[in-house]
Amino acid sequence: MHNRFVEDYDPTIEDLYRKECVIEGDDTLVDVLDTAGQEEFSAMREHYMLDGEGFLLVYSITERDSFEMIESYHQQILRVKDSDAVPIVVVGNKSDLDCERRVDKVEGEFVAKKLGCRFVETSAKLGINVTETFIDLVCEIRDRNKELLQMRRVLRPITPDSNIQLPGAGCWNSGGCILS
Ligand SMILES: Nc1nc2c(ncn2[C@@H]2O[C@H](COP(=O)(O)OP(=O)(O)OP(=O)(O)O)[C@@H](O)[C@H]2O)c(=O)[nH]1
Ligand SMILES: [Mg+2]
Repeated sequence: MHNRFVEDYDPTIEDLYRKECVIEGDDTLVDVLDTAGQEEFSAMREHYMLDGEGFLLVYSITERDSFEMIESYHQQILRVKDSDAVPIVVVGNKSDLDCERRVDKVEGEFVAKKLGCRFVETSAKLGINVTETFIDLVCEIRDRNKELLQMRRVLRPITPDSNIQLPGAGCWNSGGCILS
């Protein structure tokens, strides 16, 4: 968010960031909720899953335990949102620590493919693939919202009183959420 890397570990409880940027030529306001990875803060999880329009599921390539949480987070998101088409990217972070790697890239790719998500390895430390990953997620959210809007247009003549609420409909501002 601030294009700077912090070496010290400070467990997140919940941090909200807002950034204005131009994505594919459109002014875009991106809200990013950085959530707690630690289990003791998990009570809020379903609330932010419900609110978020797209998700980065981040694990560390140096910690198998974090990788093994990805599928259950994914399942929980689909259940909470009651949808199987939520924009989600699986992210293997700390690619700069290849010497301490405990999760092969192919394993990450395999799980992401199985879940129907895109996959990327990043290094927050070296700034590798970080901005690109956020932009890709925002584009995916936009595409999904356009699809939903299109579906609503098609449905409208059949159900004139329908009151379908679309996330971000009418404006393409995008909310995001990171689970790490
Ligand atoms: N080498 C390296 N270290 C990283 C990278 N990203 C984060 N770290 C370090 O790993 C530690 C944990 O990073 P955090 O970003 O706090 O991890 P987190 O998953 O948000 O942790 P919680 O807030 O407890 O969920 C910190 O010491 C960071 O400096 C990276 O890409 N490479
Ligand atoms: Mg954190």
